[in-house]
Amino acid sequence: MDDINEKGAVATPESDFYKESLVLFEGAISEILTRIDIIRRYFVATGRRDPVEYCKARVKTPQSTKNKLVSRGLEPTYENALEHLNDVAGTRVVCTFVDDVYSVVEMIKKQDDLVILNEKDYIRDPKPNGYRSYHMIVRVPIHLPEGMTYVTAEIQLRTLAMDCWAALEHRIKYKRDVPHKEMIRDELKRCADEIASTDLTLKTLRDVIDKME
Ligand code: 0O2
Repeated sequence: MDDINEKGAVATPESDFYKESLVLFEGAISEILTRIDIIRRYFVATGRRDPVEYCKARVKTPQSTKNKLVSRGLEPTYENALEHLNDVAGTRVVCTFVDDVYSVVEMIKKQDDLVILNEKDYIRDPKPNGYRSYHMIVRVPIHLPEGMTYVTAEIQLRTLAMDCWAALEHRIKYKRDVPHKEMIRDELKRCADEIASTDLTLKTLRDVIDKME
């Protein structure tokens, strides 16, 4: 049977660790997802191509949050998570083509009630392992009974191919005893570069086909 906390709600590891802030993180995620969904539906309603394939979102698991804090030399506490981590609430926007990533970034930036705290373009400047994605740290307005507050969240934007690569790489990223790790890393780096080149070719082909139509 589920644990029930003193307020009558079902207790989960997330609600135990993040306490009432869990509602804020979930609120920030649903706010971002709703904004992206409206943009997508408006594209379709106006006869344009939807630039987004799908979105994913998650509140970082307490264990992953604690690991990240410890790796930064901080106590794995709720207070440190709120103060030092920007990606407890995380949303991922997976786009069809590489230029779609940049157009969605521009549309997000036009939403002037979102405060952009930081942006990192790992598509233009990939990480040494080949990781590519566009990262935005935003402050999302959330309306509570007491009034408006801002919640910090991360938005990652990437292409389908980049998403496939990152999911695979993530599976070995934090593992210690991976046989042939060096070889796998080298192959992943090679794949990342091929994916980047294929993403560009696909975009060029799309432009050619668009012109024909
Ligand atoms: P999870 O499980 O995805 O939540 P910073 O280093 O803070 O200055 P950066 O790179 O924006 O800048 O932040 P960070 O904290 O290194 O990475 C944030 C998230 O981006 C990661 O979350 C991953 O989701 C993704 N990411 C960053 N680098 C890589 C990478 O090399 N490979 C993969 N697969 N994903 C990456 P977490 O905390 O790793 O975990």
